[in-house]
Amino acid sequence: MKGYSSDQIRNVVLLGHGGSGKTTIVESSLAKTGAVSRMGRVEDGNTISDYEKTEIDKGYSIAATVVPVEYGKNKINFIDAPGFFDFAGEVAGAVRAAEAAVVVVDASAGVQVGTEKAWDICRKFSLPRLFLINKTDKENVDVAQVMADLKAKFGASVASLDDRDELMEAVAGTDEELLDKYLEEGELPEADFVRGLAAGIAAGDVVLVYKACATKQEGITEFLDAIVKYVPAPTERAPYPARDASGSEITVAPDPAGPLAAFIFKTISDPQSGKISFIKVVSGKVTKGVEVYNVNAEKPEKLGAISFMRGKTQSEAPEVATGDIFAAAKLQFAHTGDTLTDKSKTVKFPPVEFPEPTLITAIVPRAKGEEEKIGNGLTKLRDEDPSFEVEHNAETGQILLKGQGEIQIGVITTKLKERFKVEVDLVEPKVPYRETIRGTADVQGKHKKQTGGAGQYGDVHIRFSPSAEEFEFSEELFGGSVPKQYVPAVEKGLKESVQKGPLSGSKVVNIKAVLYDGSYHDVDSSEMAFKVAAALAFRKGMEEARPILLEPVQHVEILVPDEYMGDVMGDMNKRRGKILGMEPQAGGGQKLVAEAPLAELFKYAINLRSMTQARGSFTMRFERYEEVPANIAQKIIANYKSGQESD
Ligand SMILES: Nc1nc2c(ncn2[C@@H]2O[C@H](COP(=O)(O)OP(=O)(O)OP(=O)(O)O)[C@@H](O)[C@H]2O)c(=O)[nH]1
Ligand SMILES: [Mg+2]
Repeated sequence: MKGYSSDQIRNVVLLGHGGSGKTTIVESSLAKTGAVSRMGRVEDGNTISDYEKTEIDKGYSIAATVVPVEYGKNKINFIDAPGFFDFAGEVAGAVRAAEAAVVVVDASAGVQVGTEKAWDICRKFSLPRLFLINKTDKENVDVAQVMADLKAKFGASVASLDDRDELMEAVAGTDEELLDKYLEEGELPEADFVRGLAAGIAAGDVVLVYKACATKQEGITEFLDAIVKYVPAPTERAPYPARDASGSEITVAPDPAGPLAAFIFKTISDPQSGKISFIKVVSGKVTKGVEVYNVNAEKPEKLGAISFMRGKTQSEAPEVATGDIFAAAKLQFAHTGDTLTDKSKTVKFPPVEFPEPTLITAIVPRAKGEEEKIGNGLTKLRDEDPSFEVEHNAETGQILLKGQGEIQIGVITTKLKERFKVEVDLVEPKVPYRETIRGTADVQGKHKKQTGGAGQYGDVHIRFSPSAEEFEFSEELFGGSVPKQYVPAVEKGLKESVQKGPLSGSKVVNIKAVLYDGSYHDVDSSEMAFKVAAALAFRKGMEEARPILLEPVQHVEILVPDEYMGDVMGDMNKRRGKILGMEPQAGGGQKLVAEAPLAELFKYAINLRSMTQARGSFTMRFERYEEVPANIAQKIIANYKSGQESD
């Protein structure tokens, strides 16, 4: 692919509800411009954009894919983002590289949740946008109705070029001077209208609507023309917010003559060619073999193989202009979100804001001993998709996989199997319960075995009481009842014992032990014997000191549109949640602040989505441990005991 100058480039991200036709529109654009001789179909798994094996198998987009379409003297870099909400992380990266968005709407479905979400993202990033009503060929489609719905939902500034009067009014509304003229004369002079329209679109104040049938390649030329005409070139866009070397807020203007500044908005780990970083050049230019400075990693790095990629196909890029997007292979230190600059003039762009993972599941290898393989695979996959997290929970011994939803987690396990050859099962996460005592105990632990050969003898008296610290140990021994050399063994015995409480096998916390008496035997006493004696004392002490079960309680913040508020609150109560407050949100809806036990929240991501038609979202973080209510504790304890008996 030849190099294009900045003014010829357009970077456009395709957003919209899953299945609205984004990938097909890209394919249709490639066919219309002659880049492919035969148009692929998502159903046939042969589109340029959905080339990855999992995408082909599943029949929908999973990763954001860059597909340049050469059109006349222009190059439009489409970034085809997945519509499924589970892949919101891909959208977060993709929007950062674009100067505008096309929100694709399925004509037969009208405005969907994914349409609303796309709109919200455009607003958040102040992205100029166009609507494209696709699938106009489907039966019972009423394009005029969809148009009316778009207007009703997103405002009067949404208009098609055919509604010239309405559009003129919308354009006039974006500028005081234009408005005065319009009110005076009843219309705008053509030159003012054209200029006002372009300005209004660039500012995101006016949104043009186009229609197309991607499968039949209808409306595609008009659509591509609109992008060339109305999407700002990368050098015409607003400067990028960033920070300078001292951390002060600055902006970086897209300047072809300026020093290099670029950022990585997407990473793939290709099974064949390894890691590939997708990079947007904000300022300056990039040439093959040049050394850049990774500001995040604080490492210089050489850009060896650089290319323009169209789906999976690479073509050499001798030079990349300001505003263009290119791919660099095998960068050692690069991660999505990193800034690359000229070493002498560093700036740092804000990191990609990935959505927080909220669906928690535990992952186990099907074959024993493959935990490490899982770990390695997940680390590589996280390079591609930082919107999921992996946690090794020391207390439960589980590997936790935290993601955006079931579909994403399913994709991860599929990739683990296909790329890393490790088969896994997903299981319920275990709650990291803890145990503590409410009362005190004064007990003896005596370990005595004096039959047969070498005997064992250890005897300790220990007082147990609650403590503010996790674990406290001290001794108040008199006159050598327990020889000093055995005291560390007693402490060790207790420290091992607190790892596995008697109620649920969980860690025991906030307990104080005072060793104050005991006895020993000249021949039979040993460190081992005192360790065992301490363990016996611990068991007895726990029993007598009113042990209780603790569970983690999470602080939860839920964003909910008003119409689902009642359901979400009712559901929170069922989860033993406490509502702490409600805050009305600027864009509508409420933020519900609550606390609820972690045990009730592992699948909340799924439940909230179905309760709110995917319009609600939430975040949570650990708050504190709290006593498990008696009726529930009984069940957990009984469960643990029966599990132990069958062991
Ligand atoms: N009838 C008709 N079907 C279409 C049209 N465009 C796309 N489709 C079909 O709609 C389905 C979804 O199309 P995709 O291009 O995968 O949609 P998408 O928006 O990329 O979907 P995600 O990647 O999941 O977000 C496929 O079966 C397409 O063949 C169209 O103009 N008319
Ligand atoms: Mg797609």
